[in-house]
Amino acid sequence: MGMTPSAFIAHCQSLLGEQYVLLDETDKAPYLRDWRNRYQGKALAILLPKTTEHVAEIVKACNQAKVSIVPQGGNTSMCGAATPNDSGQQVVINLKRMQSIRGLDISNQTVVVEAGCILQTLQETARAQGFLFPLSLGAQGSCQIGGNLATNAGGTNVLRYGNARELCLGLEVVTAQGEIMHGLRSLRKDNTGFDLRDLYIGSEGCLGIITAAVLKLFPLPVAQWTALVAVPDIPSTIQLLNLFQKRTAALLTGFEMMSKDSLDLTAKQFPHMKNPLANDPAYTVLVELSDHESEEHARMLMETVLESAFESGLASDAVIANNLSQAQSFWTMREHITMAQAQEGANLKHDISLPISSLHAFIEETDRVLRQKFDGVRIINFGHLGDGNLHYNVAPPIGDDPQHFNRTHEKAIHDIVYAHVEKHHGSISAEHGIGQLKLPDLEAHRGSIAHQLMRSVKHALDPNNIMNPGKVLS
Ligand code: FAD
Ligand code: 2HG
Ligand code: ZN
Repeated sequence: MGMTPSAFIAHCQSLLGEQYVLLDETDKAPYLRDWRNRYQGKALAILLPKTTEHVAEIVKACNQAKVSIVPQGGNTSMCGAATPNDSGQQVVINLKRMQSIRGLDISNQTVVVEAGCILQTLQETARAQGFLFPLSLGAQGSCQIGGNLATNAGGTNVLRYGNARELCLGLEVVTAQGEIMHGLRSLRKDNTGFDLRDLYIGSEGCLGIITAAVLKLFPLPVAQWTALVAVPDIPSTIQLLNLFQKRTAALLTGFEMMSKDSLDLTAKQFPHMKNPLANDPAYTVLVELSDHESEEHARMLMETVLESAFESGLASDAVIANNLSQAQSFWTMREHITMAQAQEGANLKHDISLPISSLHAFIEETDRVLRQKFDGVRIINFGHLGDGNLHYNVAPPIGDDPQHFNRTHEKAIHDIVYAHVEKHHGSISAEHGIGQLKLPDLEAHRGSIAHQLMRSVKHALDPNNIMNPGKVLS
């Protein structure tokens, strides 16, 4: 049976309480614009459920009223995935009121957490209990666990602990038809048919709404040493990575690469975040070792590996953080590259991954073509080199209007970058997802069979196309 829009709103108000159905344009505004300021949407209402049952009831009502849904977490998407379209006919369901940590199982080393829990809150709760929840990224103060799982977020610890997918054992999901899938199983082995959990992880709100998850915890390391290392070029950076991998194995928990241009930009926008390494190295690598033995053991390892790196000419300088606050300042500098770029003006982002062995050729070839075609173009190159994820961002020449430059050249620049990604067997989206930004590029880069299978899955799980239409699949 159908439901008119006004009956739908009245139903949501009686279910959630009037204050949790936002209708006023000023109240709705923060939920309608994406973090990068690229997309502006409209919405019938913003709905703020408190329980899984609320979410299920709302989704059922949406099916009856033919209102499509944009699930939303912390709204930190880099590709417009959580922004509604401009029809004003969609609802945003933001999970921020569903933030409780339902339980922590010490012997099983797992935690059950609701989707709206802020990532940093979970990290801190785990730490207070002597555990590490290793997912770590620049937006951790505002992104939510549901958003992290829906995007299969990556971040800085992937080389040791994997993406969000690897950290999740079970999910509670409200399906596109409003049923509750009770999948909060905390098992490390579970081969009972198709893995539905893995379908919902990374589905960007297009298949259902994640309401809770069982996540893995790890013992807290007893010591962490962080260093900044000056490296002359990309091949040396990769050899340095391999050296650390060989000598420190699972102790290596961070290996972030930052080009000179990316750190110059950070220092320009945030003058107190200057690279402490002298002589502005071409590349600065942030290395982190986490040890379960002792402070001395980790420090000794860091020093001996760095000495080998100096002897073989892979590195010319390094500074090891002497205390927690210095280590944090290294990470803050790294995490502020994105903010520095945002303050400098709109840029064209390419969140790509490549086999580590192809990184050098990719950068050399793509830089050359872009610089030939777009004189003075700035390439802001940094990323999670330890797992092959490069943030290959392109900004207009100094003095050019970013909006005009991007409007005129965006497609050509994306095409050049993605053609090189394809040539080197990489991925056009390593960790940020597809959203609406990369929708046109997906088919070309996943191949038609894979794309068709994704459409079949979408149709089977969301026959009314109610979940986040216009994202991932057109
Ligand atoms: P949102 O932006 O609100 O939503 C993202 C997608 O998930 C949308 O498609 C939305 O519909 C869907 N969604 C949200 N919640 C749910 C739910 N409960 N159920 C179903 N679908 C849902 N990403 C990385 O991977 N690594 C990084 O290092 C990284 N660094 C970042 C740094 C900054 C400064 C910023 C702004 C972003 C960064 N990101 C990074 C991107 C972003 O933070 C992540 O993608 C994050 O996982 C999104 O979480 P969110 O809660 O903000 O989700
Ligand atoms: C990071 O690694 C984020 O800092 C953002 O993934 C990357 O701004 C970007 O392109
Ligand atoms: Zn990243």
